[in-house]
Amino acid sequence: MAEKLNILAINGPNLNMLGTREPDIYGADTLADMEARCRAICDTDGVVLDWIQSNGEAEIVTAIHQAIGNADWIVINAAGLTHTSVAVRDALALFPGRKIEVHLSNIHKRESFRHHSMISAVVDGVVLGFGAMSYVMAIRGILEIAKESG
Ligand code: CA2
Repeated sequence: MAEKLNILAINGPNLNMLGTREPDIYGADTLADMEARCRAICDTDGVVLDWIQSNGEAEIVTAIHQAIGNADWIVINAAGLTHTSVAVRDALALFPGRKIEVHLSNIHKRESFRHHSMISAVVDGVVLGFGAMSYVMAIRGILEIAKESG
């Protein structure tokens, strides 16, 4: 593993459209805004942040496979795949590092089909309902843990 802490942030289907519709649910920030906020925090702490977005399940599964041995942590907003994808869940279970599930909205306050996450049972932590701040909280939490463990 590289000497610097390495975080892979994975963003699932339709998150590339953030900031264009439904600001009442997801806020006005674009995904690029969220990346910039997280990158600023990581840069200050000398942490490597890889940030990807894909609308394809297979691409996300492959990104998780490629993170094995290359990333210390995965932060994932699997978007709609959260509720449906056994493949993303299985890939996350294969990743030996730590994983945090992130959602902009509080999925438990929304339609019942969003209440169940396929991936919550294979991640170490979940941050949801804080809008763009969910990502920031996940990243800050990881950095705090990394500082504590030296
Ligand atoms: O709250 C979240 O972060 C979600 O993961 C977002 C997903 C949704 O399917 C999950 O249930 C919760 C949806 C992402 C779609 O993003 C949009 C972007 C622009 C306009 C509308 C939706």
